[in-house]
Amino acid sequence: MAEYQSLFTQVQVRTPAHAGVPLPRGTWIRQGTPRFSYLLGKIGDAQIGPIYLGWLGVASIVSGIVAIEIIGLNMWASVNWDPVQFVRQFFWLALEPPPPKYGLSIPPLNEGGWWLMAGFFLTLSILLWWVRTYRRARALGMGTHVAWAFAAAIWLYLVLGFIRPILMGSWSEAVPFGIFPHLDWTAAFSIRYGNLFYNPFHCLSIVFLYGSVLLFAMHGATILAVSRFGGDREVEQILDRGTAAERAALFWRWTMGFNATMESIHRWAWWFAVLTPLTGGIGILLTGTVVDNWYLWAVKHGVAPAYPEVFPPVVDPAAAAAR
Ligand code: 07D
Ligand code: 07D
Repeated sequence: MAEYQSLFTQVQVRTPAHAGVPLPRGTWIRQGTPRFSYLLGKIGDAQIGPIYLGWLGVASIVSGIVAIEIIGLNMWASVNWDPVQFVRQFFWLALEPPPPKYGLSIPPLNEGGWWLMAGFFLTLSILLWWVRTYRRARALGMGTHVAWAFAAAIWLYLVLGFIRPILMGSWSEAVPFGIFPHLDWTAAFSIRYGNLFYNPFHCLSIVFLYGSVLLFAMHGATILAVSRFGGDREVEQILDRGTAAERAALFWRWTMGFNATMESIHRWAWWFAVLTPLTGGIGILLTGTVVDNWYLWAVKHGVAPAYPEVFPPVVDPAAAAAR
């Protein structure tokens, strides 16, 4: 059977529905009768449910819905409540943060007040979901690695929309809600602060992002390649190295002289993924607070060449506008 496996076929393992380990008293019960889906079985486990909702889960979902509701209704209002235009223009619609004149004060609702409220509920929702991942892991006697990886992403999110705007003294520094508008913000941010490519923490973040992709490809490929020898039973192979783990290790030692282990490869993956938003958040935090213009910073530190004398001297456009 295993010989028929390709990149696109998956062996669907079906067992009787499993409700999970017993829960201690005092917690919620798991909801829903387990069902099976052939299609989901193609990409993962065929069993759906039961799900553990809990009050943190419910509170998180409710706050998330409130945030999406505020964002969606504001976007809809911006096209005069026209449902057709709402759908047509959805990717371009935005709920913008307050203009600079309001600083960190509470602005009128239609001048960023709704943005502030949506941000509050989205952040509440994300933080409650974080506690949920932490508590569910603990309830299962697991480590809290998933929660801490999620925390790294939340760090970048909080820097972008909360910590840095506070340090800059203005909510107007934060990211708007909207599909393309948040890309416009990203591009404008880079230009406003002298090209993010010269921010070494942006470089580091890219290193870890690309590194994560490379590691994921190498690891996924390696395990698929030895799954015919039972390599997909990774946990057993950490303790009891069978022919799969040996071959996988040997392949990399032969091709590049060094190999990770069944356990260490997951540490590599965790650190690369976590360091992407962690270094990124440091880079964003420094921008505008410590460094005003990354190009001029790079020239000063000998990273980038200055423009030749034939051109007028480079002035930070932001500083020029202030004059
Ligand atoms: C595949 C897991 C599933 C998640 C998905 C995203 C929403 C938004 C919209 C209410 C990998 C769900 C989307 C909940 C709903 C409204 C209006 C994760 C997977 C499918 N971005 N960004 C996207 C967010 C920032 C940037 C896509 C969020 C920074 C660039 C999606 C945040 C900067 C590009 C999206 C956030 C930035 C995108 C696909 C928060 C710098 C793209 C995301 C909370 C980091 C890409 C049109 C994806 C795109 C894209 C969501 C922050 C840059 C809409 C929730 C401010 C350059 N971003 N982003 O697959 O196609 O992630 O945009 O911080 O090219 Mg973004
Ligand atoms: C956004 C973490 C928050 C997300 C959370 C998830 C929900 C929804 C959904 C259930 C992604 C919440 C989830 C609410 C749940 C469902 C369905 C992580 C997020 C908590 N850049 N750039 C990065 C590259 C340029 C710019 C990082 C490349 C230009 C800005 C990354 C290039 C300009 C920022 C990166 C490039 C520019 C970044 C993001 C190339 C634009 C950031 C890492 C090849 C013209 C961010 C330090 C990440 C950062 C960032 C890559 C170019 C601007 C490595 C490859 C020069 C403003 N860029 N970039 O993990 O950290 O994001 O910078 O050109 O803020 Mg960049």
